[in-house]
Amino acid sequence: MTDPAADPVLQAFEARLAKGEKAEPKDRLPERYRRQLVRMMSQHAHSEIVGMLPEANWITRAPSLRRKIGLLAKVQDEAGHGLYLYSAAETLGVPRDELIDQLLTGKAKYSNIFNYPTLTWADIGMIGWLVDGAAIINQSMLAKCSYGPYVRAMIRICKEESFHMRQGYEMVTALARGTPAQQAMAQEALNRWWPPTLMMFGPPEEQSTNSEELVRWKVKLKSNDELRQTFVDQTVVQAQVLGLRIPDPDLRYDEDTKHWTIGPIDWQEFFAVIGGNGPCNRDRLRARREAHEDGAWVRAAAAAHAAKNPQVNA
Ligand code: FAQ
Repeated sequence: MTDPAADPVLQAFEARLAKGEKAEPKDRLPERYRRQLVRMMSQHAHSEIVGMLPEANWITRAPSLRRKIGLLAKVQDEAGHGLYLYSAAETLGVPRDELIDQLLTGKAKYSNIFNYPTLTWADIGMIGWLVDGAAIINQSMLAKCSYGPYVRAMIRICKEESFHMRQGYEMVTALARGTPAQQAMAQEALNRWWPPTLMMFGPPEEQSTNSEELVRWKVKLKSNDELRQTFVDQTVVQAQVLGLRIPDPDLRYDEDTKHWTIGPIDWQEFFAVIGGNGPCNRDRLRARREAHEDGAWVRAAAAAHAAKNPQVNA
């Protein structure tokens, strides 16, 4: 870590953060802060875009028109979130083409959770309830972080994610109150989605290589473990209301800390998945590359239109 005393840009920047000010694109930002934000915000944007794939898999098979309309709108919202986040990352001086290239060539990461398959309709409910639930806990902290464009994107995204979570919870409620076969489908889906959702918050402190800098620069306001605990406390109670069982034999309520404690998380699986070896990594990247190639004519047409109509972009 650079010593602020040896770097006047860093010193001035940290002094502003200490006063509670936000950083904006026009400011002189320390290079390491800029790089950390580009890494994190672009990974976040990629996650939104790749995250469309497991859900889109069920649009044609939604069990009713109402569910189909809801799912279509959700997948479309995720595309919008990706676009806000790419725009926010571009304010740091890195072009969108470069960020997308990093995704398509496998250089950039995206959330571990989207490398798991959606095998039944209950999985779509689990994504809304658990994955959006986890995303909101993480993102409502980021909505108070030190970088202005990220804050503004997060405020808007969190509003939409809250709606996604509610519709997921409503879907799971319908299954949990349904026939024995529907209840079993919901439980089986929860069994598969619970462990990787816990991993979404990132590794524990000793393996969280970026946390020290991100906490110091107020990008992260809470640790990965603290946010994971908030999610566990919130979700265990929701599962009880639904009559579903959290698939963890070690789960127990600690009267002293007033928190639910969980059993060990399989971090080996997490690192394998984010290293490219999860169940669906290759499929996800193949789908994104195909979509990018299929969209080449749209990008060419938009660029030609913009060149002929400079006032449109003014
Ligand atoms: N997946 O040092 P840390 C959503 C990597 S949006 C993959 O602790 P950091 C909406 C990390 O990059 C979900 N990789 O990392 C939706 C680092 O490797 P690197 C996405 C992960 O950055 C819902 C290494 O492990 N949300 O779901 C993950 O301080 C439904 C060491 O970890 C965001 O991206 C992971 N889960 O903390 C869409 C939020 N965790 O890069 C569709 C913004 C860690 O040094 C449907 N990001 N790694 O090579 C963050 O808040 C942070 O980046 C964390 C990780 C908390 C994810």
